[in-house]
Amino acid sequence: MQITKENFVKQLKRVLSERLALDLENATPEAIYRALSTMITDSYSNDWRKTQDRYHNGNVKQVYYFSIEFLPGDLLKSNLLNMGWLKVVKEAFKDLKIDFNKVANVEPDMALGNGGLGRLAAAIMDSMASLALPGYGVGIRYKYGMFDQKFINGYQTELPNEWLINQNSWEVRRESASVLVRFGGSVNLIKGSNGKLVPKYHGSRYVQAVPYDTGIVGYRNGCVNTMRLWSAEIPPFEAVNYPTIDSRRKVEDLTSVLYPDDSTQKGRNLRLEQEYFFVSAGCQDIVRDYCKYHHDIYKIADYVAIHINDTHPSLCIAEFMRILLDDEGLDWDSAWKITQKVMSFTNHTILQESLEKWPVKMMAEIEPRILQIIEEINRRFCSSLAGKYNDSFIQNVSIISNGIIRMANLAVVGSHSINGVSKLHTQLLKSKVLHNFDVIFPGKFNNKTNGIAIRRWLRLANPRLTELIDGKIDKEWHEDANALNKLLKYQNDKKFLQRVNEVKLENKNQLASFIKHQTGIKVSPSAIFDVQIKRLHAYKRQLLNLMRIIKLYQDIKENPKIDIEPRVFIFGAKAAPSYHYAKSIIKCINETAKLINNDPVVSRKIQVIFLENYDVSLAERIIPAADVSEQISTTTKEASGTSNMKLMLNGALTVATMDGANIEIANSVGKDNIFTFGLSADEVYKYYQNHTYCSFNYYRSDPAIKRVLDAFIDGTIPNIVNEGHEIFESLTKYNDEYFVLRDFESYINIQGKVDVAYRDRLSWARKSLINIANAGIFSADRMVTEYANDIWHVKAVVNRDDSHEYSI
Ligand code: 26Q
Repeated sequence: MQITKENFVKQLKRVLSERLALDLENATPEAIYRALSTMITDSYSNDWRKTQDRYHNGNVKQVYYFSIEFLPGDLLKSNLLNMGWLKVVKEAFKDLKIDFNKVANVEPDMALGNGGLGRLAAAIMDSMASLALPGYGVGIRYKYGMFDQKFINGYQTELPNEWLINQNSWEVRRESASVLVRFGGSVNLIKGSNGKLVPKYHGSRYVQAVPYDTGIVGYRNGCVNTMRLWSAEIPPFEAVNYPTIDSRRKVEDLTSVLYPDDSTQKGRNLRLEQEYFFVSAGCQDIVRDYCKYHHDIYKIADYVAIHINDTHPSLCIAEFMRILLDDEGLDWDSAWKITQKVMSFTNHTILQESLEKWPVKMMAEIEPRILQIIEEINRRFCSSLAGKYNDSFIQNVSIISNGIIRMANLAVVGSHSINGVSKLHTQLLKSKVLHNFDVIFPGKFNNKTNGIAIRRWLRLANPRLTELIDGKIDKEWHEDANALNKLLKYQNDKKFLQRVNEVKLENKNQLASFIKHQTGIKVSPSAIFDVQIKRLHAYKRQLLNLMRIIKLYQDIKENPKIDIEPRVFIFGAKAAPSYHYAKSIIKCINETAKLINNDPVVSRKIQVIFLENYDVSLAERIIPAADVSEQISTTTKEASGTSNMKLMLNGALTVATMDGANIEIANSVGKDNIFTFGLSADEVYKYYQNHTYCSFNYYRSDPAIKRVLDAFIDGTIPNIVNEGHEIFESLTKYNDEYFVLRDFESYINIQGKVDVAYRDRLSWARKSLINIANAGIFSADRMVTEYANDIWHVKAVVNRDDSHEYSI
């Protein structure tokens, strides 16, 4: 039956009564959430099965997106939107006097990711389904997701994220599809009866990988894809091998927690075990499924594409080889050709310290056969280069060097496509970080600029702006975000621009009441809302922002009548628990905030709000209310960035270094509609080459800088004795690795221009509109279409029944 308000309410009452033994009057938001999610899964289950049947029976190529992180946020709202139910449900709730947001907020974010990379994987899932591409997500079902952040005394503390405690409505446990993953022991190769070498294992142990499937509903197309997350359990028949509580706990630990990205990858056994665990389970599952429907293993590359999201799943290359060689009996050359054809790889970082490296010894302990295969891949690769290149060139590209496995090198050698995530990033991969590989494999490198889930970040997060847009242009942009550029026609329509400003103000009012509720602080909605939301990392330079705030504080103290636009600085950021420096910056921001917010004079001009526990849900609250988007990483360090895209889509103007995707944003909106500043990529590399940067000179010769830095150590900001010194020294004694002092002046200058621009509110609204209208190219649908056409070579499998409705 097609959904209507009436039959929805009837059904809701029925589910509440029959499944939860409640009537509507007594139902809490929790119960209503539970009933609603049941109605949703009941409705799409049939389409889920049919979609999977279509893929199998259609004899089509399928893509498996391996990612150690998926960060979808909440699924209730996006499922309702994609099924076409959202409007009816919202209206029905209104009639019933149920607060829809209260019900939606019952759902804990599914936060199985740190930040950009995990969120990108989730956006790719949504777009694959919305484009009806046969796509699967493969990952880990962490019992605890990204930690919950609390500030105590201005310090970050981490609490376990118990997202599964009230059970997860969206997942289906499929125990019968479990596979076994082998760990440890030793291996010998023995000549088998047919003359082939077969591995003989001694002392290995097995872990059972149990899949949990989540349906990924496409946007109004009847397509429901699968995200399959693996959980580690003790295999029933192996119980005797796990006699102690300790040994049993070790198995459970395997998929217990998500590792936080602290960018200094000290050897951590468990992390590498996690990587091999989900890679092995996923690859075995793929080959098993392929063999169920096809006979010729030599043709698997025509039907299977595996995508490696950063190096974390790069063991896919060795594991796929192992399966083809040992389980399927292929010879090395055939197996290698197939593997390379199947695999493709995305790199997300050029920070040296973030490139994954694992000791050979650790790999030997985790899975000795996998190490053997990596060694053989490397031996053949290096010998293919001998004679063509000199020794140091070969050393540079070797997968193993000095007892260390370089995962990026493995991923590059084993894949047919390597892509960066913005134009600049790809260019730097080719010219610097992985340059020798570009020489060896010309044409393997390509760019796929990141995109975002436009429907989530505009239609779900910003209903007011959506309504305004839908009142002006047709709804084509709901499916093709490029159609947002139809808004450009109205850039001189004064009335419309005023409406743009009004919508922003309403959103700011809403955020202001949330801030009041969370922090007790009343912020002024007429001030500029200046937003920096992203992981806390030195290269992202929250510190540069903080230094500007301190300068403003000092300027206002000196001259309380100073003529500046009032601003509310809003931060959201988690630091990795072991990232000491990042945590010190959090403490300093919090103490500066306290100082400023409690100063009756200064707080009339500026306020500082650091919201706790930044996650997808909080992002959905902040972004629609932002006037200014801070994208101020040290040029060359941010591979792409994606909050920059979300903020522009919601009409914030960007203050940016020419880094990552900021460059492409600048190109799309034009230089009058963005505020760029700071070192260029060439200038940064020149400093590296010539070693001519001396941060202390800036401290010594620029009085404004001196005054700001001294505030960290002279008691101006209270309660930061240790943290203040740590930061002071990093910028002076340790030569300011991220050029904060070098870019300070130009940052201050550009912020002055922001102030001036904001005074002309109509012109500001025009710039804002131009940003919204040009955000379409940053859609994940565009990005995924490029991956599908250029890398995976997969095609849409369309549902014949075009006007698909999810019945109730
Ligand atoms: C690795 C080993 C051990 C423990 C943790 C990790 C680890 C975990 C997460 C390493 C890196 C990450 C996450 C990286 C990330 O989010 N990168 C961002 O990816 C975005 C999507 O492409 C880009 O927009 C950002 O520029 C990039 O920083």
